[in-house]
Amino acid sequence: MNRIHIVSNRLPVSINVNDDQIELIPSVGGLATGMRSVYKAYKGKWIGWPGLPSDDIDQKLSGRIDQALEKEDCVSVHLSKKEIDLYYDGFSNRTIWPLFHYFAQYIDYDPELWETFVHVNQKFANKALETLEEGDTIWIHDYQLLLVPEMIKSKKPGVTVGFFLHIPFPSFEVFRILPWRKELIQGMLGADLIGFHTYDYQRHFFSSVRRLMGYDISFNRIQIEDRIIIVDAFPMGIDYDKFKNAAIGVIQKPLQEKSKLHRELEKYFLLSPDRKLILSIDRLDYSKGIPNRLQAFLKFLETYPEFVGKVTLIMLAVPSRGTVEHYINLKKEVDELVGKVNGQFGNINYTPVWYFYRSMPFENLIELYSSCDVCLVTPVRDGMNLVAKEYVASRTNRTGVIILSEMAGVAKEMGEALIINPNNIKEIADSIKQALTMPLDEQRERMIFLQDRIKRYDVFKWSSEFVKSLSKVEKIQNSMHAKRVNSIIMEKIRSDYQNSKLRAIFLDYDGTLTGFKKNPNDAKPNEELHQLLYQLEEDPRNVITIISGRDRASLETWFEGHKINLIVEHGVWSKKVDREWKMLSNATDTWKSSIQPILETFVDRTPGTFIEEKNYSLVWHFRKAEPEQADLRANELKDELTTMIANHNLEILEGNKVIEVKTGGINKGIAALQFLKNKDFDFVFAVGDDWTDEYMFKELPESAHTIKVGLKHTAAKYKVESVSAVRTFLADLIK
Ligand code: GDG
Repeated sequence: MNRIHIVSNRLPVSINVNDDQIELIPSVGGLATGMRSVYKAYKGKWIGWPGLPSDDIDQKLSGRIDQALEKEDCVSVHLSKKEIDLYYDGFSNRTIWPLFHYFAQYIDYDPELWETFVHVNQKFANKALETLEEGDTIWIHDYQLLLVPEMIKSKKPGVTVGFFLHIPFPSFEVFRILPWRKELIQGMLGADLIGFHTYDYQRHFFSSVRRLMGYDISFNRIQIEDRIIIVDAFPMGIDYDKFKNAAIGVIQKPLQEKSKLHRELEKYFLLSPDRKLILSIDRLDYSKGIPNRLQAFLKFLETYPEFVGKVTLIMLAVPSRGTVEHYINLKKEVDELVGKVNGQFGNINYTPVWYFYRSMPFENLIELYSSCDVCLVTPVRDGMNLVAKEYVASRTNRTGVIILSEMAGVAKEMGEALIINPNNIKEIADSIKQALTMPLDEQRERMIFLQDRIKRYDVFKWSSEFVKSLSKVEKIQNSMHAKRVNSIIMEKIRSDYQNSKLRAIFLDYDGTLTGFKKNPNDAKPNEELHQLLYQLEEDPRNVITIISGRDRASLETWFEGHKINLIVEHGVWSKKVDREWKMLSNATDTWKSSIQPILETFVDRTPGTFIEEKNYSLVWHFRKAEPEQADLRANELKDELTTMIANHNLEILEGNKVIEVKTGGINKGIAALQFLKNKDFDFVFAVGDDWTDEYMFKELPESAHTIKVGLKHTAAKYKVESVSAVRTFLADLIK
């Protein structure tokens, strides 16, 4: 793999300018740690904003700051105060953040914010494009840069682009609220790999892609023309050993070296051995459920008065986005609630809530993690929540209980925590009681599982898994392009064609010779296609066969007057030029009366779908239905048919927006082989677009030239991208 670069809103360093002296302070956050290991190992650059508005930097210093950053392999994106205000505080934090955290009532829909967001994303993309070379890989982070993947891909398609979203991706019903929803999705789809913390966010994203863009999704892949985009869940981890070792260090420190906070914590326990501490740590953000937490603690003290005087909640709220109105209101609400609890239950010797509205040094954080009996994590929405993982890593004696909101991504990985609904105040209050009285053995049993899991999937594993997937998707994209018919492949096929004496040419119809129509009866050949086929037929060495899943009637009418054989219903019937229809196998259709009623119930339940009846098959068409519902129903139908298939010797074929139930033992591959029998063909050619054509590609002799229409995975030797490319190919072949 070539170089890997990182792009994020903030560079992993802060700048301190003191008397003309420039100091770079490396960030110690989890993301910086994980990503540093990646871009250093792959000799890339980190592109981002250095944290100082460009209007605050003396022009004379600006060049020197950039040079200092370059030494750290950092490339700075210069942003003015106004840009930060409208792009970062604005569209990122006042529009996307509330939208993605389901706070629709807080969303700011100001078009000026959107315009600056586009403009600043372009600035990031331009900086990245200056750095990138074709063949490089770039990993873009988070909601501030949702448009950057597409901005890079459209300019440098040979770059492999990864994108990771650190916050939730909301359900379609919420996402659709935004006027610029399509633009955001399009921006993200510039990436080759898109990562989320959980499968739920992935599923929501798929739903928006399907509904807004109509692209095909199968398993975790989105197919857009000649590109595959892989979407997957990568639950972010922490630097486990750093927390564990720091916790060991804190415990082993001699008394005189202990911090003031640590000594106070120890003093608290000395007053009475059955005293307990509950910890809560977050940025002061409305998504973190801080008021709920305080209400639940109040409820707990009211419901279980025996704990009054014995339990203290330590609440660290780190100031965040303090200029935004909703954050100012939240701060007021939290201040008042803390006052309420302390006013109601406090006394000279007892303060129920110790409230710190500031950030603390890392060492203090560890002291809190290792001293508190319970960690209370109650966000109403949270992409992951690393605090819960850090608490687990810091519990060196393997005790401690986590109370965890089911709305945090981390809840998916922490089944051993006490899982709560953050809006259920009584449930949280009861869980606090349960946590405080949980026997040590049970605490250890739960903690051992948690620690094993969090240790295994740490931040380094997380980033290396993402990088591994990036290299996998790079290989897939390359292989997709490798099979495409180019001038060299064309020359080879044409030369084989010209040097042959008898040629078998198998042509699928819908999706190959002509495009799909909503109504299958509208797909009759146009004049251009007729002319092309007439030219092909002129050469007596060409034996042309249209091989289709359609029934006999339409193809027979449409190709009257042509010197073309027909194979229809996937091989049940065949008709040679100027001969009668012949059945290729002893097919029966007695099964239809059992299957028809099942299909009918699916038509009734799925508006826009219909049944087509052929001689030896029944087809359920769902092209006109609402895509997501139809996909769901299609899976249900397959499920329901499974038991019937064996009983009646049937087969299910999944075509393009159709499910076809047909008599078993017949397919296009077997039918094509029968046609080749007893004749000395020295040139065999087949072209088709869907799953049913794969039988042909597999069954035909190794020397056959087989072509898939579309760029999906195939057994065919080559690919072309569209119906018009098939027509151009055939025209070139006979030139
Ligand atoms: C976003 C998503 C997702 C907190 N106070 C202090 C301090 N911290 C550190 C913690 C932890 C980090 O800040 C907070 O991380 P979270 O994950 O809990 O939350 P967000 O900041 O909202 O992060 C979130 C995350 O991105 C990663 O993808 O999990 O869902 O919202 O590491 O330790 N650190 C220090 N002093 C403090 O006072 N030193």
